[in-house]
Amino acid sequence: MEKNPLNLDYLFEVSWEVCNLVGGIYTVLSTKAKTLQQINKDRNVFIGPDLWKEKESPYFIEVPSLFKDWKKIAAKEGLQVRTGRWDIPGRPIVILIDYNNMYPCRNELFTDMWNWFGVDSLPAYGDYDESCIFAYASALVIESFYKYIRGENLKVIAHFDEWITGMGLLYIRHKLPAVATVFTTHATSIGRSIAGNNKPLYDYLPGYNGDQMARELNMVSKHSLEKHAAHQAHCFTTVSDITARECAQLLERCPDIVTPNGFEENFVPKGALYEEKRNIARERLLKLAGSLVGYEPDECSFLIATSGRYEYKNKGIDLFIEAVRRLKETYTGEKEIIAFVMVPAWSGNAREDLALRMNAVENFKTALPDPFITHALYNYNEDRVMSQIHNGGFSNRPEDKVKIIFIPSYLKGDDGILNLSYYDVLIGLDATAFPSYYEPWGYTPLESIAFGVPTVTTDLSGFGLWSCPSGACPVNEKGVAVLHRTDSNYDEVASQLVETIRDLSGKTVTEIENIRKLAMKTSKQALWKYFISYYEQAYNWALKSVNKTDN
Ligand code: 1S3
Repeated sequence: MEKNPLNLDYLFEVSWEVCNLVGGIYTVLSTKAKTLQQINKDRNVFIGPDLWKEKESPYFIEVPSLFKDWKKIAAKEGLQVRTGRWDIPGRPIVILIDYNNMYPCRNELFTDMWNWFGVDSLPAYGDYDESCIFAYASALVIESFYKYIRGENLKVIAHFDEWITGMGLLYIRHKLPAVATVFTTHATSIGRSIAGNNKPLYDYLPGYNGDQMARELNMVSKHSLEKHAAHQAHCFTTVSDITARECAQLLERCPDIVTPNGFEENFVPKGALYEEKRNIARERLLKLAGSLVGYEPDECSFLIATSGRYEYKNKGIDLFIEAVRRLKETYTGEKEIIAFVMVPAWSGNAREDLALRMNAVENFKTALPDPFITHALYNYNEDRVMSQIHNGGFSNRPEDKVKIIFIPSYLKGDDGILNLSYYDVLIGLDATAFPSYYEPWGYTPLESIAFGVPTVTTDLSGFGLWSCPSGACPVNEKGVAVLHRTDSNYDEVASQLVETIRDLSGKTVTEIENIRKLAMKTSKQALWKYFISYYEQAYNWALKSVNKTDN
């Protein structure tokens, strides 16, 4: 059979986020797929969880005839799989696994992992069991498929993302020594936890011991699994230099290759479609502000947002709201500024009063009772974003030049208020800000500039450092402003963010156009067609290393 440029028989990539939009890893895989398909054709197989019993995945197209003969064997082995294609550019092959029948194997699996590698699953809790069962089922699928294709000198790579899939890698390492394994971590679980628990991650990094911190922060099992997967992988990678330093210290293995995250141009509409989508997004966002506040916003209002997973301090959500608060106190500019916090929270339905207004033709002259939020929150009184908005003295009156709005729902096109996907909202913004404290890469700023929306981030994010290796950088150089952030300069960064927003909102149309072009240009340097070379290096490294150690 004719082989592909990487000369691989099969490349399996296992992740919880295959066909499952949860966070940044979904973006890595779904944007990388097209370029991988070009290189390996249908030798790439993504493996993910089949979580789609109630409702079909919007991302998965089932192809029952795919791998039909193997599936008969797999079924006899107790593997419940569906095969198909991921509905994204490149349309890669996907195997989804229903792993629920594997739970009875859990104790035996954890015992084996302890005996084979010393993984300590005893103090585990939360999502550990489900993650490991999924990872184990994925490894069984690879093992079954590998035995089915048989053959001399097969070149097969099994690539696992994040601690969640770590047991899959360890199982393959133990059972199939000729399969080359790659482990990519998109953060260290213990580093994230140190940062999220308000301990200074960076000043004391050389002094931290990962195992000891894991005990202190009650993270022993995840950390143990992640560390063993990192040590056992033929090739260990992470997404940025800053996280590579963290891995070296906290996992005690330096990544072999840094594999930065790229983007795929196909996600960004072009020409007239771009303009059309931008107009729709702006119209919806302005309609939202008008409906909540009871006024008619100027269509030239400056629309800025932050977004991402709800990691309040690590993602810099606190800093964003603080900067908007300070701006509100001091802003004297003409243009109105509307700031959006687009962070999925523990939310329920869209507000009925707001949804009614969003669907009505007329404008409204009275504010809704709570003019800050779009959806019901189950924990409204404890929610940190809402508390910060209330404590910050925001009022969202029509005459306020700076307003803030919290959209706590996933933006998948069916939120009941905007009814647009995240990218279809992003395209309408004038700027974004992601002043992260802990951010191994940070797709949100890269996505933003890919859509021509200037962004602000920090040099504690992998992307920030990639776009501006020297640290701080103003927005008019590359369309990305990078603020210097440390363990202890929150106040200074908030002030700089205020100045950057003030500066951007005061630019002329021509100046803004130039910055938008610069932003797009910068994003083009981060396309997968360039960054895939790091993965190629990783795959080659793994193949060489498997030959050295096992064959
Ligand atoms: C991680 O997702 P997160 O938001 O938990 O992986 C992303 C993809 O590599 C990365 O961009 C992000 O910084 C990490 O934090």
